[in-house]
Amino acid sequence: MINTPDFFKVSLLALACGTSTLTCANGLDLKPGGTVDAYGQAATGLEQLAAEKEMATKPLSQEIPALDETSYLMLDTQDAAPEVFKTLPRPSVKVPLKPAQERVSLTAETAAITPLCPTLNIDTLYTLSNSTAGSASCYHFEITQRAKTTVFLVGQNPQTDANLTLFRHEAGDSLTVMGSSANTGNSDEAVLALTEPGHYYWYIDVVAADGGDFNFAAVANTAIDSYEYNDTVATSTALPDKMNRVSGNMDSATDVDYYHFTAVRGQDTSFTLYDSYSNNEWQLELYNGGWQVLESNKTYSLSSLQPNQTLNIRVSPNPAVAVNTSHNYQLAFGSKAARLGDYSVEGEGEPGLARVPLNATGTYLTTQAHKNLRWDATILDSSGQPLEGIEVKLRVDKNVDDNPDNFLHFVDYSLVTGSNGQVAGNVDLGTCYGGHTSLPHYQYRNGIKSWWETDFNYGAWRLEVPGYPGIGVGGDVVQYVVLGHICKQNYLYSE
Ligand SMILES: [Ca+2]
Ligand SMILES: [Ca+2]
Ligand SMILES: [Ca+2]
Ligand SMILES: [Ca+2]
Repeated sequence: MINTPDFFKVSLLALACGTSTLTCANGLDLKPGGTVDAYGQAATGLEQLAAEKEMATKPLSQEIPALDETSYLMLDTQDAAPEVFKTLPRPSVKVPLKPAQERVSLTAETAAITPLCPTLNIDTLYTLSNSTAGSASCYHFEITQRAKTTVFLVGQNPQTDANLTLFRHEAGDSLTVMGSSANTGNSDEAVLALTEPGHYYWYIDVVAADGGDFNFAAVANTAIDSYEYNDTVATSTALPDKMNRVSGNMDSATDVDYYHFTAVRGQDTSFTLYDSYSNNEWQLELYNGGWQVLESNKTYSLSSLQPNQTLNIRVSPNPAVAVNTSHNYQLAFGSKAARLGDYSVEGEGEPGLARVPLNATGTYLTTQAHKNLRWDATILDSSGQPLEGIEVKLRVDKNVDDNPDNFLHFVDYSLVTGSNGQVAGNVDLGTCYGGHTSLPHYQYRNGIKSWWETDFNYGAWRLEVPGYPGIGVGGDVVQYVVLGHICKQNYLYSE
């Protein structure tokens, strides 16, 4: 953002000086710029127009570094140019033009500023008439909900040349230029901006005029996800050094969501676009010397990356499927889980519990727990660094004898690794009545050898990392670890 030119600040201050906002700016850059009316007939096409203007404001090309050729995924590319525009219900457009002083209500979300120019509505096409060369017009609008807003100026006669700047009125009464559009001749003008709740101005600068009407509007798209604005490579969302989980949507047919991830240590990286609707409504692409189209619901892995190599992907609407802004895709993108670090699954330290030894039960109770099973695990990336953002699942069947068939029936406990790469949880096993009783076993405590008998159930557990079948505890050969759910220990005698 750049600072407001002083002339505009002076102009706006001058605007606030009297009861008639359009006549108190004499002698300054902002002069009466004609009369404005809501323009109802074109209202149905307003969103199409905004979409076209948004398309027109997109940078045509961006420079990004090519990826290392050794990391290429061998996939076909295809062109993705969204063509479908959603229609907008006809807005009601009978809005009287109010001087700034009459404006009284502000929502709680926006700062209590006094608009410096007459207030108009968003999502309404206005007509500006009788403007003259060298004049400028300023109108205020309010955004009450975070939006991607297209501000545009269209319909100039061949002899007319107006330019458009979008300003934001900051809380401290300063002004910020959000963008400007100054095409030559009567070409349309458009500015696309991410507009947080607040107060904004159209500033229309008339270079040449024949007095003919032209139109302007601000169309606010509030169906945006929290990662907007990221419609270009230059504004791509940077994802930090972990496995990232993103939930985003297509807010319009012109939306594109760019994301990039830097493999700081050259660690293996993966990404998956999860489409739970099966409408094939999104297109996933990787920048691979060109944009390559990939499939949803598949995990792509990249290895042999250079340290600090950046991977760029983008999600855009499938042009063949109508955009549904209420559908979110889920994107996983970042360091790939490489292996399990330290882990433990054990009974919580329960005083008085005597461990059942190897020969006291038919099958050794590798893990023994009375009421609580405490578990933790650390996931590492391929560089050995603890990895945040990976789901780890402990699966527990605390009693294999109550199963109606011969299969294990696990209850799953899922956690996602924190910034230390670790999950740590506790499973409440509850109390039980033992289906099995151990042989007598002893334990030394305070120099006294005491004999016990243990009632228990046979159970089992596995540790899995969803999406990574090779990582965890319990594989294809040894499928689980035996759990002894200790129900009761009977004291027999001491020696
Ligand atoms: Ca122009
Ligand atoms: Ca989006
Ligand atoms: Ca976007
Ligand atoms: Ca069971």
